Amino acid sequence: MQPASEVVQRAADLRAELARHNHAYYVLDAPSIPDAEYDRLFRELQALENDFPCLLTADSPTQRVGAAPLKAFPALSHGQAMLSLNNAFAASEVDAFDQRVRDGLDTLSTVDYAVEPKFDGLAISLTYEDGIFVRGATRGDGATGEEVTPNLRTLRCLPLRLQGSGWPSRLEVRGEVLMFKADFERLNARQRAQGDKAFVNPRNAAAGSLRQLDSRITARRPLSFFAYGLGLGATAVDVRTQGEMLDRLASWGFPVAAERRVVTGAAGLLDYFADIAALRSRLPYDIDGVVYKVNRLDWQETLGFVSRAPRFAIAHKFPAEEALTVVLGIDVQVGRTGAMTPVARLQPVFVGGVTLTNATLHNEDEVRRKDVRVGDTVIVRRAGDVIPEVVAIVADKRPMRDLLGCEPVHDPFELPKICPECGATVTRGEDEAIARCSGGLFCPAQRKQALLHFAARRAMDIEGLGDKLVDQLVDAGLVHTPADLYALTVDTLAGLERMGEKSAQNLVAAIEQSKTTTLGRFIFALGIRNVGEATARDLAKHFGQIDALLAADLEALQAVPDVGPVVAVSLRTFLQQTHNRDVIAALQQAGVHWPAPAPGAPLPAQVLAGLTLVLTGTLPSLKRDAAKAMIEAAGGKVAGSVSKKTAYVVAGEEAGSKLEKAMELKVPVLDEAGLIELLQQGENT
Ligand code: 5U1
Repeated sequence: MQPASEVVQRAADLRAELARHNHAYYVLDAPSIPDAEYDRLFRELQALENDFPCLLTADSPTQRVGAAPLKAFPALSHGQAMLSLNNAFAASEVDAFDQRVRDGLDTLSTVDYAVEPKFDGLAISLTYEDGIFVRGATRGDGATGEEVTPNLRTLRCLPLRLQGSGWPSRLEVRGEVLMFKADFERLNARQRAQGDKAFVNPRNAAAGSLRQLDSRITARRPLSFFAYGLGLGATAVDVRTQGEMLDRLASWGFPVAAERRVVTGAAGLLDYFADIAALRSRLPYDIDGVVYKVNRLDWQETLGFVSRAPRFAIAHKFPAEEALTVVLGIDVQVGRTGAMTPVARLQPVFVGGVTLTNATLHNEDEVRRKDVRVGDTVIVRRAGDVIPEVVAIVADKRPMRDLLGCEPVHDPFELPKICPECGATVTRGEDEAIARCSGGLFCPAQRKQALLHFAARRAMDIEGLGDKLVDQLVDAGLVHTPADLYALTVDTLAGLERMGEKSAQNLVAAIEQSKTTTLGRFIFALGIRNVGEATARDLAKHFGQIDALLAADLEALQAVPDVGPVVAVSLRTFLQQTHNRDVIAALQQAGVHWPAPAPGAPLPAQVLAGLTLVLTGTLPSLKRDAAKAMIEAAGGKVAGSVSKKTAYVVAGEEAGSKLEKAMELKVPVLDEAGLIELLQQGENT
């Protein structure tokens, strides 16, 4: 039964009224009606939506309660990359930043900066289409994040429909999800009362709450959000400065920092830093510094970016937090590239919101310089996400054999001459600070780290292949190289400790699924020294196929943006070694593949040029970002919602409303095989 027009109107009025009260309560901190009255209006809207499901809209306040659990978070590509910020710790670094900005702008006059606190939360991108919140994702690697739309929808302070006007039809809003200190305390009290584990700090609580597959759990967690910028669509917003942009975001209904200001020159930046440092403990949320951005947007554009960070902005971080504790032992960890890192095992100590039990000692020169020994009392430091480190020892607390204090109980630390994991000799290049195990992939520690890196989410993304399992696979001699993973069977795996039949089946399925990947992920997964995710992507884009990369000499490698002599030598050294080339060949032999132009083809076939496709549900073998990469390589675009302009909807298992919408609009629907067939038409042309 269709609702009468008055009912449709009443539902719309209720939605608007509830959204207004929500904004007043959660964003402006100025409640506009009593709770009981809010509840009454809410229930009235719920009742109307129950009676007439067609009245239910994506921006309805009733949709903030969470939805059915997901199996996994789909990958979502950001319309515009999410950048990271370079850091400054000292005043001199802030002066240098201001100088670089003025040099870049070729100006002698002082520059205005928009400044605000640096929220200690999780960066998020929110997409609005025609003013309605349609999806949101975590930062991920900056290019692709995890889609957490149902979870974000539960945040009461986040507008589901933009207020006011002046937004482009598609807009990405960037900001940070966090938990207020008071909310964190209340949540932890509740967790303890229920016998659940308490969270370590507000940041962890926010991250854990947002990354729930069951958004009904997120809905019960008191998450907040602050907007600080725009992604896609930014240029279509009629504002000239960062300050105006923040005001505009506030006018659309977003919470923005009340402590934001516009200041002039380096002196203004440092004054602001001092003001916020003094205010820090009284702020209702955790911050780890302040952010400075050139205020004029046209100047931001002139300054541009270097690598993945803007030249027009910098984070000025508060000094790291420090504490005293005792060194119980010094272990040596062998990393993926054989690097031997001395690590201090500590008496547990709470610092910067977490309990530390280990801290890095970086390398043998550093241990010697600081003369850290077992039994020493040391200052440990933790700064944000940086690995905690031992800063210095407290010399007069060193345990001594004699009362005169001449003979320490423990000897100076010596890095072992042979690898404790494989017995190979430890070598150290003349100009190198790092000593390395020379065992290569024969060293089980390196092999384990290499396998973990290969399987990591941002590499081949093999879910379920964690460190305990890798330990077992390597120790039992079942896996020597990443290629051996593809020969594992359910029977072999099911025989391992803590591995049931079902987990073994899931792992084999995850390994199978990882066979379809992108060239960038594959290159990154190889774990070549100095080749991070961004460089791997650049290499993939530049060379297009693995054979071209394998054949590239140093000069050809350095033609890739951001590849300098050090990275080029790392690549060449790795790719020339026969055993590495054998592993690459064996992986391809095992079925690992990625969308690539046919050998000799000058360009990828543009069979989908100008077409927009929508992906929905879980495809049998292709991961969402692999499917997206294939579509984009063929010239197509992937959109998040279905409209009359959608050329095809590619639907997998558990496809939902997008599939229904495709049927309604008579948009052709393909399954995975159909998509591949379509792409192959291009390859044949
Ligand atoms: N407050 C604030 N945090 N934050 C983080 N602003 C801000 N801006 C950022 C980031 C990564 O990036 C823009 C400069 C793009």
